[in-house]
Amino acid sequence: MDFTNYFLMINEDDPAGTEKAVIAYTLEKTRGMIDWDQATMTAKIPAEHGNINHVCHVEDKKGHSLYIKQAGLETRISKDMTASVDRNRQESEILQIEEKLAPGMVPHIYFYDTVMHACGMEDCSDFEVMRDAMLKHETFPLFADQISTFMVNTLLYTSDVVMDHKEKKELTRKFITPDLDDITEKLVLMEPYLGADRNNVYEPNRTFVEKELYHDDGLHLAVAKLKFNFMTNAQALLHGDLHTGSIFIKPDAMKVFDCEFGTFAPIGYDVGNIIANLIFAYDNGLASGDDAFCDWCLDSIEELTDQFIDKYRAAYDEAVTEPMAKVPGFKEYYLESILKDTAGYAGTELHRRTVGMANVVDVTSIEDQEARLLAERINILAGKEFILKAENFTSGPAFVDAVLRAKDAAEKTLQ
Ligand code: SR1
Ligand code: MG
Repeated sequence: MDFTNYFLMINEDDPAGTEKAVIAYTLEKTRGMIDWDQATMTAKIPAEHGNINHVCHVEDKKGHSLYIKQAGLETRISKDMTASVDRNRQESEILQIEEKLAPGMVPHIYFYDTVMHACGMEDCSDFEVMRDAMLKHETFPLFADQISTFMVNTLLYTSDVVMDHKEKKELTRKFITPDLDDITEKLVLMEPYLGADRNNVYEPNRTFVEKELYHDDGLHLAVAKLKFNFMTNAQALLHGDLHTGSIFIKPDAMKVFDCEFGTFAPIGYDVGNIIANLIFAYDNGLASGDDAFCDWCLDSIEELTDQFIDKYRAAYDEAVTEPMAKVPGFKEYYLESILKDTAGYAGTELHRRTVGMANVVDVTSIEDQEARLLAERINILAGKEFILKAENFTSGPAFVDAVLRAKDAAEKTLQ
């Protein structure tokens, strides 16, 4: 088989053709690296899949395995939505950087290939995708500690306060991702507010959505500021799509994957995304009356925020290299702006996953209409407080209190 010209080798409509191509490709690309038992090799497309790329799980009966991930010319979610296939290189290189900064917290990349726009990635099938696990209301007591470490290590250490400025600017050039940024700038930072035909609004909630999101000028101004901050503040190398569907987890370990949206942007975008996605899990727990799970979600929000703050302060003192960043007061000034952004982007993630094109199953799987309305209104109202009063969110408990306030307010709208 010839892999010197690009073609989409992972095709969900042709599992047999996919298997043949992916096995041949894997053997070629991992020659001298993995001693495959060819007679027992299989290559299967997993049922779970993201919105953008194509994935295939390769294994043999002698314990060897990996994932092949390939970028298609179209995104999986929509034939009309395209993104440069170079995203596969970018994702691979970002994972390699993150592996150095947060060892063991991302899948290892065996190789990447800029012809087929594919990479070979460590098999994490002994983990679960965190969103799926949380849909079963599984809890992960180590998560707050793990994710706060991951974020401080990957974000603070790729910012100008730590990295050599010239090196950072070179990296910024390498990870300019116009197509993927464009998706975020539209899907997250515009369409949930201005309305778009491709928004997915739950019909029984439409009037509420129109009033609270489409017709609130103060909110629009605050989101416009967040959008321009995202577009122009190349603060650190982000994961760029740090939601619970981008995390593999098991009781004693966590690995962050799927960083094709990685870009230089405000640190708070990643931190805010994590907080918002734990609120979606909370919504789901609430809908089925699982108090213990809801408490774990809220505790995790509080702990990961506070641990992020503590670890940021400690790492800053240890790692800062920029002389002007050592000026007394700058460390706290920088942290304040990160936390303000965290609140703002937690708000935009809450809104876009509730009314935008890409919803989350934590909410859409709630069958009871009243429970789904409650979940959506919590997201909308908490998101608004995060965005409109962003400077108030300086600690973990502040985020939790806002969720509980939003719950009370949302319940009142349904009485
Ligand atoms: C067009 S893709 C829709 C969403 O899925 C990805 O995971 C990103 O979150 C993107 O915004
Ligand atoms: Mg993804």
